[in-house]
Amino acid sequence: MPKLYNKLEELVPQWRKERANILKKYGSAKMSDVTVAQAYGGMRGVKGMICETSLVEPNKGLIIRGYPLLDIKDMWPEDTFYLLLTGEKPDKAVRRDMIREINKRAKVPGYVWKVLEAMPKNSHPMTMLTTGLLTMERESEFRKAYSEGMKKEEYWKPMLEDALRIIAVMPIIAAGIYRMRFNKGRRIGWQKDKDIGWNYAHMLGIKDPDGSFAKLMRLYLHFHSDHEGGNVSANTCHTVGSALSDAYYAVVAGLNGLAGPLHGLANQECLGWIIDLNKKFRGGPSEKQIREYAFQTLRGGQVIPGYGHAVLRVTDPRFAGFLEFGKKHFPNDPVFRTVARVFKVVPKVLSEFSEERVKAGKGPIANFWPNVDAGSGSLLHHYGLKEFSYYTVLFSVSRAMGMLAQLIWNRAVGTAITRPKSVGSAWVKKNVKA
Ligand code: NMX
Ligand code: MLT
Repeated sequence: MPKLYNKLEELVPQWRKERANILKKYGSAKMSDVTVAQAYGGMRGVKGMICETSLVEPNKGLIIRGYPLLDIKDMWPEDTFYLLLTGEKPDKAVRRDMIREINKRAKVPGYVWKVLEAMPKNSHPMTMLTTGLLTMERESEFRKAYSEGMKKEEYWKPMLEDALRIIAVMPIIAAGIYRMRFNKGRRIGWQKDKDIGWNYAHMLGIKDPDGSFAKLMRLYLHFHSDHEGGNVSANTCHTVGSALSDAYYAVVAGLNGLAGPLHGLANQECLGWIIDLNKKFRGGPSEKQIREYAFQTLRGGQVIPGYGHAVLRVTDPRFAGFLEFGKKHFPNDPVFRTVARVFKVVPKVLSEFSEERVKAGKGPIANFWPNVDAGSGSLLHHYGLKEFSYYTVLFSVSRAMGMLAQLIWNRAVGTAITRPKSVGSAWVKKNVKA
């Protein structure tokens, strides 16, 4: 049994007790109001769900179980998952145990590769990833146990087993897709007893003489793992999981949301924007040229990918952490340099454009600062991972951890099936006071 399992056996009764106490004490108290604008506007700011794994503070960014992200930036993905789920920072023995448990499950059935090989050659890597993972749904321990009559109190146990399996197979499927989709040659196998970050770097087949690409993979998988419960991928996974669909169904549903350009696909879009900028202005654009190019994008009715956020109102600490990595390892890389220069220019452009919008009768842009997607691609590009359409797959391998930790917690405490009430416009006009 993984140490994580033993820890959860100890924690789950406490979580249940706490939930019961909170409901008893605060159950009928109000925690949020909803305006008509919020109902039409993606429920922004409406507090309507519970998520314990992490919190996004508008002026601080991601806080995992009380730890601001940049204070724990040296964690490995194995540590991250343990922390997300238990709220405790793992020691070295726990890390070793997590690595051992992941290694035991790091096997992808042959039929997954056959399905992927049968897909059209120009399929998007995200479509391949979700197809590959969904193909494995037949392996779900949760679904098996449910159909055999498992009691509600036991739900979290096969959910944990499915989670560990998914965490172990995702980098293998993801790296296999990279090699297959971009003609990189044969698949490279998982190396026994190594950690997830190292193995993912190794299986992608990227040259890494000084080991810094493996370091980047650990950082990348840690940084993208979770962003509280309301973002599109986590929220979708939560909803699908609430119907007691197993983790394969629920995570794949969440990843389909991550594949949208306003969410995880922004990293692909963003690097494309930076590369176009570099192509247009040979030798790298000046600040003035970036400013003009940014206005051109905005006035063309498009968003500047990698900037803005639904919750954050400051520079995303994940962007800041990636910027620090780039400055340390390759400050003179031309693509990275443009990313750093864009950061100096675009917030002001967005602020000016926001004023223009307001004058034209539109709403303001709420946040002018870079999010996680503004910088991550330039780091991958530096190491030769230049196929932008692959970038959201890397995000997915990481985000699965947060979604899975949330699923386990929800099944452990018995979160109800999601079912908010919707109303039509006629109802609003009739029942809401102007
Ligand atoms: N460039 C241009 N316009 C923007 C931007 C931007 N970067 N950010 C917000 N706006 C616009 C937005 O499109 C909206 O316009 P309209 O009313 O005409 O539809 C208006 O400003 C108000 O939006 P906000 O309230 O500021 O932002 P919202 O919470 O609705 O959306 C994002 C948040 C992240 C979807 C939005 O900022 C955006 O589209 N950013 C660019 C795409 C991006 O980087 N997405 C990645 C987010 C992080 N992730 O990994 O998921
Ligand atoms: C995320 O990491 O999920 C994004 O920053 C989007 C969000 O939090 O809404």
